[in-house]
Amino acid sequence: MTEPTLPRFASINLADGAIVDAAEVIVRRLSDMPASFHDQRAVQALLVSDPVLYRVYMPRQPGGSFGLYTATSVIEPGRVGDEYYMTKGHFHVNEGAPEVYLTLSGEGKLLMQTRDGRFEMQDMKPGVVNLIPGEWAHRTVNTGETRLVFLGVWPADAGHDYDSVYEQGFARLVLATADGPQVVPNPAYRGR
Ligand code: PAN
Ligand code: ZN
Repeated sequence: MTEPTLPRFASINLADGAIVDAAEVIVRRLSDMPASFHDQRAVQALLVSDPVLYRVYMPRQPGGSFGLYTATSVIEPGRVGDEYYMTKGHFHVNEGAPEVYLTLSGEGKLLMQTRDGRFEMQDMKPGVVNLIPGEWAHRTVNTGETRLVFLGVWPADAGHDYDSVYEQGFARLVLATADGPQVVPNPAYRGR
């Protein structure tokens, strides 16, 4: 008989979304995703300071042997020109691998799109659970004045395809206007 995988737990610092004693922290700066934003003059101007856009905190866990990964994502408030800070976005390589997000603080939008050109958007705010089916690329946008913090849970065999999203872009942009966040078609979208 093989040894059973041991139960684990993780603690989230609810003040800032960081996982206490994280095993890994992924830090994404503007220079990691300059082409994701539509205003390239704003990108060039901001690259001088190269701000941190978001961090992903991975707890200590047995990884693949457990079957699920968990992480908190913490997106800073801010904008590149009129476009809010957001994640790079990805498809799961394994289209059978869905994901659950639970927002802990802040407010934002979850953008989702399929390879055949469907688009969906959901609000993110504390207490909201977003259910992302396996075929949908997902990107989160911080439309608030504070950090957007959410917990994600996904199958360990999901895999991440960033290239498709980075090359095609997302079908919609979320822009800051005097009337609040506006969702508009992305003229540079190269998907279907
Ligand atoms: C999340 C994301 C996280 C960062 O944990 O990985 O929010 O976004 P990017 O991975 O697009 O940079 C998730 O969806 N995991 O599958
Ligand atoms: Zn994902």
